[in-house]
Amino acid sequence: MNIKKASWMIGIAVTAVVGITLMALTQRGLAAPPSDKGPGGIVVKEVKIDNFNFGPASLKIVAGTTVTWTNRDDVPHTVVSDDKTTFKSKALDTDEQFSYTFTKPGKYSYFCSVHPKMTGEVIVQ
Ligand SMILES: [Cu+2]
Repeated sequence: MNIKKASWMIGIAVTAVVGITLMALTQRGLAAPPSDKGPGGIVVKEVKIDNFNFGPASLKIVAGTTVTWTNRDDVPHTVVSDDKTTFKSKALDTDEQFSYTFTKPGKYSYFCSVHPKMTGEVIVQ
């Protein structure tokens, strides 16, 4: 075998190894999609408070899901259920979070007590 042929074969081999590695990495990525499970396998859904809005304003979850609100604004907001008792956060500063685990099915409307026009809902199935 001459040197030219050998280097050509090495090139093919390297290409194959790189290709197989990429495929394996890709498949691993597909097999494990971005999970919304938090520590302990608890399902966590995020609501972002941004520009005086809850996003998503309407969130559908299954019972047992923990919802975490994160304040992305530079003004304080709160997360308060309409009945003011089911859940009620303190004033959240920038990047502060509030979490609540919804255990019973139903529709939970909430608002920001600082800016009552800010409203959202969580629908628990
Ligand atoms: Cu607010």
